[in-house]
Amino acid sequence: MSELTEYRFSFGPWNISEGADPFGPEVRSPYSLEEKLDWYRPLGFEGVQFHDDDVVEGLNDLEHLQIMKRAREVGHALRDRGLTPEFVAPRLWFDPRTIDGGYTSNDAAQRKYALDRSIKAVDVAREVGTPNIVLWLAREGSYIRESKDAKTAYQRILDAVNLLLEYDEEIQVWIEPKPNEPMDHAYVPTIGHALALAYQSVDPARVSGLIETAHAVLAGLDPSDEMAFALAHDKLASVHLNDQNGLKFDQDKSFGAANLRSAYNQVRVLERSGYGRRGEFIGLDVKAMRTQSQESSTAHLSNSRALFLHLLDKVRSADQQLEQELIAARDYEALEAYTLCLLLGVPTDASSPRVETPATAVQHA
Ligand code: 3MF
Ligand code: MG
Repeated sequence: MSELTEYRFSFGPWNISEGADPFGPEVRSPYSLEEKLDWYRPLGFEGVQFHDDDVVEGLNDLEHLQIMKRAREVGHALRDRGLTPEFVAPRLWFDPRTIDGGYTSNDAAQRKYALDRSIKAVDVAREVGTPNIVLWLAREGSYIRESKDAKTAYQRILDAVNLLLEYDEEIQVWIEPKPNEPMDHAYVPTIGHALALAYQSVDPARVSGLIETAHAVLAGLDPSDEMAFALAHDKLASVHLNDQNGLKFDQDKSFGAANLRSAYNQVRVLERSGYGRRGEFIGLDVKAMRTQSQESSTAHLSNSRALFLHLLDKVRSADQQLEQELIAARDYEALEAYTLCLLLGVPTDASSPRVETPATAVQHA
């Protein structure tokens, strides 16, 4: 085995938030972008993920030169702090013109707005210093099935991806699938859908995927298997590690907070596939609980990163030969017991792994 991967971590400035939810307003005061950038290195992060308007606030109301000037300033602010821009994503879901979708709106003028705004995001990305464009297709879906022609919608999403690829031959497009929220159903719900679009595009080599844990769980799928699918196609460009407690609103919980074993398996598939060796980031998309004070509103970031590294230790210390022997013997109970003991940090008999009763257990008569 060659040298161990040194993982690099990233998150987006929206991950340091003020605690608003659909039922209540902000409970913490905002930090400026520059103040947030100051947090990155001390928290152990090197990569910065952006929406286009995280870089240039209010860009819809600015002229091209003003947009470029601000993007250049942010590029300098990154370099001054030793930070790398990982990607820029057009925020297509906020403007009144995208109420019923961006690329898939039924209104031609509104589709044009979405395409123009996406082109602006490419310009911002290039100026801030990254060729990577993320498409989270938030409102490309329907509230009711009859409201849009789904087949036409798929073609429109493909046309939009192609337009971006043709606008700038250097950019990479990373599609971040999500099955629902804000829409009832989204048109690109899984990585399989995203990669089908990639292969159909005018330049498949430049289209890949970004997988978010919570989005895979919301689709009823196993996040590590979703990652494995993309890795098998060499199309896992980035990840949004977080966690999700069942089928409800997108929670963006700290990594590992709802399902430690699933988190272990995500780290395991990334590590064993050599993810990160070409500089891919371990990206987070995590939300501070609304109950957090101002002072502790970045703890979810350092906790998630640290948890990844703890699980990485587990993955690296796992006895792969034993795992192979148990698989060959088809003793999956033993393999499961071995995995659980590894996660708990309790010893188990390597010749026949099982979960031992703890010595401290109260013995009932
Ligand atoms: C929504 C998301 C988004 C994307 C972001 C970058 C607000 O569920 O996950 O975060 O990650 O827009 O693509
Ligand atoms: Mg995300």
